[in-house]
Amino acid sequence: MAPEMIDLCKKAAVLNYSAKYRRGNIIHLPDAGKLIVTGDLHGHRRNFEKIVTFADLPNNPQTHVVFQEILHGGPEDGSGGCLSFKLLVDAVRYQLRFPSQVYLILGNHDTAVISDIDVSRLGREMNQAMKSAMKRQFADDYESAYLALKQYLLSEPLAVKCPNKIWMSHSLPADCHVDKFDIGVFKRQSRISDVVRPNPAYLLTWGRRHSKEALAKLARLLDVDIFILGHQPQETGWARPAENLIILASDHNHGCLISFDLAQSYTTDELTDCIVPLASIG
Ligand SMILES: [Mn+2]
Repeated sequence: MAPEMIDLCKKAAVLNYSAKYRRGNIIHLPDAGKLIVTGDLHGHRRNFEKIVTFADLPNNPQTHVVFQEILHGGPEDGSGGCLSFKLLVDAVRYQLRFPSQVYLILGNHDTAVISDIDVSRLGREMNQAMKSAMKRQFADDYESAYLALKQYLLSEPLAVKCPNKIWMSHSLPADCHVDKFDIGVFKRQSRISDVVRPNPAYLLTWGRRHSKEALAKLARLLDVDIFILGHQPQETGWARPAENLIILASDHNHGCLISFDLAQSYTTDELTDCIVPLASIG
């Protein structure tokens, strides 16, 4: 499996940097078709499959799908190692099959893999758990598989922006970092230093609990009306903690997605009407 994972990650990293709608670190979608936004997956294969079924990309060439935070969670090997890298490989395969319709954006767990730092989820350290599973799985090919994975994750765009001023990213910088946040990171590709604290891709993906004031400031700065984020766990699958913010989660039985028309304008109320529970998908 290792040579296949290496090959897929390398091809998809090249694709990420040359993606049709990518400018700098942002995917700028066209004003036609549909966008399906999903929340954190954390190894949840059944929900990934439901999203793929719902999107039906072979029959919908103008539909785009955004994924985030696929790693860390879900099935384990016999020694408690985290097997979520297998779901990431399947998502990368899906991306390569639909190169201008599928996007995986950078999440904070991805930054933890790239810079090899510990990151916990549900009280458990996940990065070592995934590395140990990859070592058992790949043996002598482990180093090159992990390197290919890191290079792929670094190539992920940071955000998706729609012509109707809806924005999605894994998170946004926390209040205390908003004033000094360097939006220059959106105009270029990420460097390894960007994903390390306290640099911009790190701050973007790790921030939580944004105030109304911070969201208003970021909305002006980025020319955005509504933010759709993941990162902050949502037991009911989604929340609307501020006028211009919807948070999604797709990593459990109450997970959701949002599906909306790129040619149409939305209020946040109208956008919450576009939320689809994954449990409703066959
Ligand atoms: Mn996260």
